Amino acid sequence: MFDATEADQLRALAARAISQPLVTHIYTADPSAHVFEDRVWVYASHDIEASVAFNDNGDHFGMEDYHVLRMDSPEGEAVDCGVVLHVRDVPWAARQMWAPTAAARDGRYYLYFPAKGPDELFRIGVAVGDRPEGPFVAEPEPMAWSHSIDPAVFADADGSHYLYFGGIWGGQLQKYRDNVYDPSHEEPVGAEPALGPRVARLAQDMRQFAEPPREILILDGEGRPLRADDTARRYFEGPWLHRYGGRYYLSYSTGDTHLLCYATGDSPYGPFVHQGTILEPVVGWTTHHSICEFEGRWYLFYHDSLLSGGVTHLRSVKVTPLEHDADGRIRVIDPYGA
Ligand code: FUB
Repeated sequence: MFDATEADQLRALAARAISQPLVTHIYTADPSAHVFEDRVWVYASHDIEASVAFNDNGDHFGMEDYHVLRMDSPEGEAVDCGVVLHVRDVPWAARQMWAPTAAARDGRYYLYFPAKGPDELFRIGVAVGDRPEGPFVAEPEPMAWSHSIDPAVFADADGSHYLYFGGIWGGQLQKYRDNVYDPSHEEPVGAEPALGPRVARLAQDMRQFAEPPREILILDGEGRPLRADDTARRYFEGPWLHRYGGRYYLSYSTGDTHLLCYATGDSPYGPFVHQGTILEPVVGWTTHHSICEFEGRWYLFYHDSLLSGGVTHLRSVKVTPLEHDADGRIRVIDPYGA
């Protein structure tokens, strides 16, 4: 697949990689890491070779099921708990089980996942289990108002849970305004404000939104919405929320510029002000992450395609320490800076 030069470059990057895949017997991606029962649980996409031609919709990401990885600590071994949900067990879903996330409430565990229905539109579903590692039983219908991809749940200190989601291009977010699909809508261009991720508080039963999802505003340092052509900073996909030092941090992928970056705000709904980069580009087109605190230390879970020799839809989940400095700024991580 790669000529000698590319193979040499990959070997050089592999030698400098700051971390190794959590597991190597399967390809895993889109890590959503959570601490439940004093352990780390990583809910991940399970990448496969689906033999679907590459296209801008990402149809070559033809995943069919989810695995959960269990770790006694982020620096320990990862144990694959096996398949926790398969597309054939989701009544409304047809294909493309993309990036999942999870939450816990009152002793039950909730797996949130996007998939395409027979109408080719992504929606977000929830599956419920009694253990962090499942098994999970899918609700018969996707969540009302849900659309697009990349759900991420944030549990706030007051017990409220918020679900963030959305991705442009193959993730279809550009086709929606105010939660309504219109195929004539396109991604904004030029100086128009970029699209933002969506957020809604979850209902007590964790199976539905408690309110219609709203769009999050991401601002530049002068208080202006990020422009659509500001591709090194604008939102593309993969939202994540964490709280540090009393502030809310929204982090996300910039997609075609391959960065993970972050913005901060005073409310889980935003607005958020762009602050900087978290992770420089990885091998592979996509970059997707989660941020997790364990015993007072912070970690970035991410993925790259080194193990597969650069195949963009065959990725591996990794973890590395993440540092906030005294001002709360996140230190930039070079994935090949060892
Ligand atoms: O894994 C499929 C898609 O690739 C995810 O939904 C995106 O975030 C990107 O990682």
